[in-house]
Amino acid sequence: MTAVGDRPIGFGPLKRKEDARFIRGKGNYLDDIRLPGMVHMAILRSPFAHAKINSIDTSAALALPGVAAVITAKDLETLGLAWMPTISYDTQAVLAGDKVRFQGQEVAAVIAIDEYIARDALQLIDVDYEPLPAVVNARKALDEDAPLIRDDKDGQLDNLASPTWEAGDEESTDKAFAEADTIVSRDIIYPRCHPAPLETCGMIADFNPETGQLDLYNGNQAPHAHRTVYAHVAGLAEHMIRIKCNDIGGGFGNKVPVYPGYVCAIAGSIVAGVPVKWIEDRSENLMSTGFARDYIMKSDICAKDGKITGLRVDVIADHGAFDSTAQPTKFPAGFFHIVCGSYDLQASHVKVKAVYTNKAPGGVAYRCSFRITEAVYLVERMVEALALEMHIDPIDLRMQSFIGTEQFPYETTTGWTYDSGDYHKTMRVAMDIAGYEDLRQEQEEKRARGELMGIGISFFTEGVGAGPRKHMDILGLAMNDGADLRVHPSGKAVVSLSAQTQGQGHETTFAQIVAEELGIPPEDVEVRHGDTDKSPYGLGTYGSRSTPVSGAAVAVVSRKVRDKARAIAAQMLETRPEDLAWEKGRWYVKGDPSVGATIFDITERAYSGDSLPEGMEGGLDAQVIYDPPNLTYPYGAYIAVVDVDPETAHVTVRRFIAVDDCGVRINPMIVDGQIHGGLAEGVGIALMEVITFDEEGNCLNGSFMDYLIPTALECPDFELGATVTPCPHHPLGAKGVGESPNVGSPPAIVNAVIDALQPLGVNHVDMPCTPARVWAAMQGNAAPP
Ligand code: MCN
Ligand code: CUM
Repeated sequence: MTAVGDRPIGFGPLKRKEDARFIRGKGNYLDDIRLPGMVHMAILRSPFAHAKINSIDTSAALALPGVAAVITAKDLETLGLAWMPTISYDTQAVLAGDKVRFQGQEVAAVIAIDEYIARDALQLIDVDYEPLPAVVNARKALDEDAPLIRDDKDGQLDNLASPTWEAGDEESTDKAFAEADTIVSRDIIYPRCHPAPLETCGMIADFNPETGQLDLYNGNQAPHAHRTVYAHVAGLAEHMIRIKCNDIGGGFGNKVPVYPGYVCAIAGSIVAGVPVKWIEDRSENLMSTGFARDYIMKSDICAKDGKITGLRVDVIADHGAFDSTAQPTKFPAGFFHIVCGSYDLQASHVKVKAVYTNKAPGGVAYRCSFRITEAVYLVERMVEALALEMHIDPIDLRMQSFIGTEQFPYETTTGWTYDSGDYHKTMRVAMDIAGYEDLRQEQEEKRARGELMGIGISFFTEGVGAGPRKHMDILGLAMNDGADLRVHPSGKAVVSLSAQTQGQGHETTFAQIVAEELGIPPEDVEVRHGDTDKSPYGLGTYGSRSTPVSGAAVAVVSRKVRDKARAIAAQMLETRPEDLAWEKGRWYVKGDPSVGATIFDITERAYSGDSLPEGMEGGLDAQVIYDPPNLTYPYGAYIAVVDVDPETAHVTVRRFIAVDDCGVRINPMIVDGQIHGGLAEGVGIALMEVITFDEEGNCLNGSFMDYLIPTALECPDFELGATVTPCPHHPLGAKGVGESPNVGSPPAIVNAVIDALQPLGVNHVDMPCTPARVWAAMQGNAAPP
């Protein structure tokens, strides 16, 4: 095992255990599973964004040979399943009954002996739609004469999805602005984009009518929470439901929500008594599952004496037709109010209101840390705009405004308590890697030649690891996670977790935590997750919470085992536990290090017929539920260098420097991999990814022909650096990192584009910075959609 500093075992760039299986094509994804007697389901979706349903005639579809059943809202009503709760305490139609509210909404489900017949039968369902005016622009949805979308909700008279939510303090913010010497205002949109995992969403539901047991195969980021939802919805006891995830081909937040297709597959299997498989295609995934962002933001930022002092933000959040955003209950705009960023502000004030539109529901996905992506984008664009207005270097403005190292723990003006950081140092490391002074010099020379080169900065702070039970829950469930560790007589161990990997390498890193804490080699530690029957309860993987919460749980459970091992070792060595000291894998006598017992000797003893300390049970196991005392606050300094072609307005990201501080790194290679992936996503979001709609609500990006995702060709060789500021409250000193690169990179790239366009006087371009939009901005025109 590679040594890292003074760490001979455990942490370090260990190659991923799971990759042996993946690179041999031996992964076990949802579509690889074929159960005996399994039938297939396909979903009929609405062609209209808003329409009344007068009637649905399923007779021709039912008559097609091979079709077993056609399910509509009427059938679900008899089961009490026509509507389902969302994770944001809204309700969502499982199948549309009275009317459709977005293009792609689920209208009927066909169950047939194979997927081809199921799909063919969809064409035979005759739905009589009466089109209604649609509204896809969130601002227009608030107009008095806007069509009412949620007429199903008692007392709902407008398209507001929730009352205005506020954070910070309005009065002191007004004061900061009154005292400021520079003020800048901007309207900034973070457009709708999509996580688009390689493997789309789907489920196999297998209900056994004899035993009443419901087995669900479903790649899912929060299997335990989903099981609780299904137990409520279906009226089954939780122990009669088992969710198995197997391998997951990417989640990126897309596999957090409960989708209507899942409920239909479950209903289908309960009614048919055979396993029902449903897997959506690419268009269905892009058009109907959890999107990301769609925040329309208005902001003012101010400075006094060269330092940022205040921030004012007013947001319209577009939720689509149903609010099924995933975020802790008490935070209707997620953690967006971390928008005060990495700066020691005098005051800030944030307002968010949410609206319904005739667009697909969902939201908060795509490596977002519960809206921190939007927050970081906004504040980092605003800081850049302020620096331009003040004619000072954007790094200088940041350096003068950062929260100082000595100020941690630091309470922000919107109520977060940042745990630790040295922002100045991390910024300087990024400047060194970039050769910042030289880059500015190069830019000056190029400008003189009429070339458009831009340098963009972003410095982000995230809050990840939701979260402390005193502060947050989802659907009333505390955001805690369990870990169960069993060391077997052979000295090999199994650690079971409530978090679930979708590609982040948990089978490796969680084994490394046990290795680090107990001294059992990581290859001897089996990580078990994604099966609700074989893992402790917990809320799963999203919001980069696995390391902060489950990682801590695994560290604590390992230490519990270590404590038990100490008592056994004391008996074996005929001394007292307090006279023993630990070195990796071994308890030894403090005064005589040559006398000790390894974890293997101790395990053998724990299971042997020999005596154990008075009152101690045999074996070497422990269980914990971890309640994090605070979020962890990773941060980073990113610098993007772009070239804009003056003839075609094409943007090339020539260099990208990313210095992340996620505290102690368990596996630096996996962390770098996470950062590479997230930066590639940032390039995509900044330059090409967007889900748009025409006036009638037709989705214009329902395939990879129209929804462009980045490839290696659009990405530079990412230049990474690291600083390590341990998290003071995490048992390993670690902070989450999975979402950081996606959160931090779009503003760096857009800031670089704006910087490149300075000679043309362009001060704003909304994402994605496609050639058409950048060209329009270069001509001084409004951007095309
Ligand atoms: N890690 C580490 N040291 C740290 C922090 C993290 O070694 N200080 C390692 C972890 O052990 C883990 C990985 O890095 O193997 C990511 O850890 P963490 O930051 O805790 O994030 P999660 O495991 O909770 O992953 C969730 C995060 C989110 S929310 C999205 S969205 C996302 C992402 O991770 N989806 C992904 N990265 C993804 N990567 C892949 N391949 N596929 C996805 O679907
Ligand atoms: Cu916000 S996407 Mo991730 O939290 O699964």
